[in-house]
Amino acid sequence: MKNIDSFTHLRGESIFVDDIITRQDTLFGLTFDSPKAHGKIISVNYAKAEAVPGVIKIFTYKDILGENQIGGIIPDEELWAEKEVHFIGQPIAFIVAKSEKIAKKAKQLIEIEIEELPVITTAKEAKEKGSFINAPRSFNLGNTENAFKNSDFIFTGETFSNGQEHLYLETQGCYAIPQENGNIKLISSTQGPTAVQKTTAKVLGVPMHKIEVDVTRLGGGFGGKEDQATPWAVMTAVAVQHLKKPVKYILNRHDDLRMTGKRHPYQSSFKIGINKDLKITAFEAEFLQNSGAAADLSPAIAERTLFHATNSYFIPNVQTTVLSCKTNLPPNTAFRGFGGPQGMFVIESAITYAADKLGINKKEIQEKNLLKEGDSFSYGQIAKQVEALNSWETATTNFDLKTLKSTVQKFNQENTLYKKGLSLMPITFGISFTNTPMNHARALVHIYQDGSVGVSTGAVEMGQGVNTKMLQVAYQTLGISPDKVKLETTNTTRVANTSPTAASATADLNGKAVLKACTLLIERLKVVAAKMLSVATEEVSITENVVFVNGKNSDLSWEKLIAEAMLQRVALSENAHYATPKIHFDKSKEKGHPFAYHVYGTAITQVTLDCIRGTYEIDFVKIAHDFGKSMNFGIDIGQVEGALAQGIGWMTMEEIAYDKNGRLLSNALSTYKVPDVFSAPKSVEIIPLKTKGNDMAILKSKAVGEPPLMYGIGSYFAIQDAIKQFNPNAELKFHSPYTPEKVLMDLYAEN
Ligand code: MTE
Ligand code: LUZ
Ligand code: MOS
Repeated sequence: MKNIDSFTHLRGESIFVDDIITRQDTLFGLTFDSPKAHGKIISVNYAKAEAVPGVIKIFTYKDILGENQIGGIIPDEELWAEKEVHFIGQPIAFIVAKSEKIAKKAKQLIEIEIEELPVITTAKEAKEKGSFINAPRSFNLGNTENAFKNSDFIFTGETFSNGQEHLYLETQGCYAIPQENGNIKLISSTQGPTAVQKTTAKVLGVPMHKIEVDVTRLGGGFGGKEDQATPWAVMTAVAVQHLKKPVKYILNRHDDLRMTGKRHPYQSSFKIGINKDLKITAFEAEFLQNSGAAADLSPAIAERTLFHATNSYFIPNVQTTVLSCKTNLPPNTAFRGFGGPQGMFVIESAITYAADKLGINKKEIQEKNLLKEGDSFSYGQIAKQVEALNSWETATTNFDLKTLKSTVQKFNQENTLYKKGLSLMPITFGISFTNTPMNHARALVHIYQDGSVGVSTGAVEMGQGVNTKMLQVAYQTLGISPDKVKLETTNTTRVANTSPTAASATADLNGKAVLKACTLLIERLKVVAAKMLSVATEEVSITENVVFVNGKNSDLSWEKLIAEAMLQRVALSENAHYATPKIHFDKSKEKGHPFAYHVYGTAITQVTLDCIRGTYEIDFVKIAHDFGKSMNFGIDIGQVEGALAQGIGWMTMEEIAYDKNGRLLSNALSTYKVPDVFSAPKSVEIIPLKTKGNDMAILKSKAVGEPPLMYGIGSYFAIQDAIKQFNPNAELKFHSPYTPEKVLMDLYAEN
């Protein structure tokens, strides 16, 4: 089934926040943000700005009737700064004017005096100065100290992976509309409608039922709108509360780049023990997460780094620690993979480094240590239905790694200025919010009296195709044709208390709720049909809008059945709740069974390196991926390709740069490059693994949103492999992104 959005997307008819037709009396908002990364606010003079004709009001913390607090996990973030500022781009005030142009003019006239304080921009500095968000977390398995004593080889090293800009096509924004009796409707570009509702209610000092959040779809989120869509929505809501007029605020790209957080940069160190038989005996790592100036989702992201620190490998002795380091950057936030990619980069670096020092092929170490059925992860979950080896063997056999290798070898013998490199990248990613209480969802299904159906869930469509999947679950379960089903907007008055659309688990959680609601409806309707046809309920089934008896079609249509059910006063609406069974986690022991299941896969990446220029092309990426039993292969392939490109971008060319004063240098698309059609792999081949599928996944179709991003890590190591072919003595460096500048330095580095 095609993505149900493809038709309107292609014609430019899909609706995003900025496409909504505004009320005539709509006002426009703009943030006045901190020009300094750290300091005390001595004074702010709004007089000149307020005097601009068309400026209605400039809001500050003084106008907040509830709490000036938007922190989710830790209450450490003000909506508008009161006494101090902690990063460039931190909101201080909100100008509301008759037009965006007027607001912009007024912004330039605000005068601020800040007494500057020392600025920290790196995690390392933060650690040295003891600047942390919260207490460190550690996962332990076995005993690394003893294991290292008995290891044949021990290697230590350091790695750095940089941040990443989400660059959703639709920037952050919200349109807030006053309703009667002080109620407010927010049309927000958010992955977390309930988060927006809850925080707005808190800041405004009103009950949650006064705030309705509605989301049609997002022009991309990628994690950047899990938490960070909230402040802009709250600001417009505060303005509506005071002015009783609609207020719209869409961030321009520059403001969005400057004021919002990104993927967390990580500075990490590792220690790996290996025996002569190439078994990894022990692994220790310390992850310094550059969290930015407030917690945001950093503690949860740090946690997922620990969950994925050993990637697809079984290591019997593990000791990993993560420190969320507080710096003067915008609070960093969720980004596809959620700390997992940062963890996996370190273990892959450690294995690469060890192989290099031992003078062997890294593949041998990877292969020897792949997870097997019944192995324990460091957090105590026992690996079940493991596809690590299956994906590895499928990739290496089906794509004929032997031939690929000999072709590369031949090329490298014949060429001196161009070198090819290869890498293998296995992935294992846990599905479920690591915070167990977040793993539940609801669905509301209405069958209208003409037989058409409306489905509401807590899922937010952001390009990943979740609405199409929900529609598939509904029509298949009801036994009707897809055109009879409509996916409604995501709205907090129809489906309440939702978890954000995140963790790749949206289709699983919401889909299981849709399945449950539709199953309840169909059971009820079968009773009606059986009566109408004078047969037993068990004999009845519904397929393609027709009632069947013992597998033979009757002349009772879906429409007639619904009309009769209506006459008989049978309830045609159902609301269902699904909570992932079996999962649990005990934070006091750092052990449990946090994931419903894992997603596996292996990617083979080949690059060609220009050894004079340091530039490279990705020849191909060949992937064996664990889809379970994909319910929509078109959408799922799109997710793998998109995530791969995003992962490659993070590892190779997307370079976030802040100066030492905390100013974003990569603040435009001229200085921040994302992969385009020329830097994407020349070919991407994806084969689905043959597996039994997993019952915890919706219709056995496994979550696919985030895991494939980590295939992109393979591009870093393929480039590094090519560098080694040119300069065998090069000391390996693990400092992503591998921009051509860094590649060139490493090509000619002397040991
Ligand atoms: N795909 C598109 N096109 N746009 C997005 O914003 N976000 C990704 C992924 N795929 C995203 C996307 C992220 S970060 C997540 S967590 C999942 O989609 C969320 O959706 P799911 O739970 O339905 O997979
Ligand atoms: N968000 C979250 C996530 O709150 N918890 C998670 O475990 C998670 N994982 C991936 C992406 N977003
Ligand atoms: Mo995705 S990082 O869970 O929004």
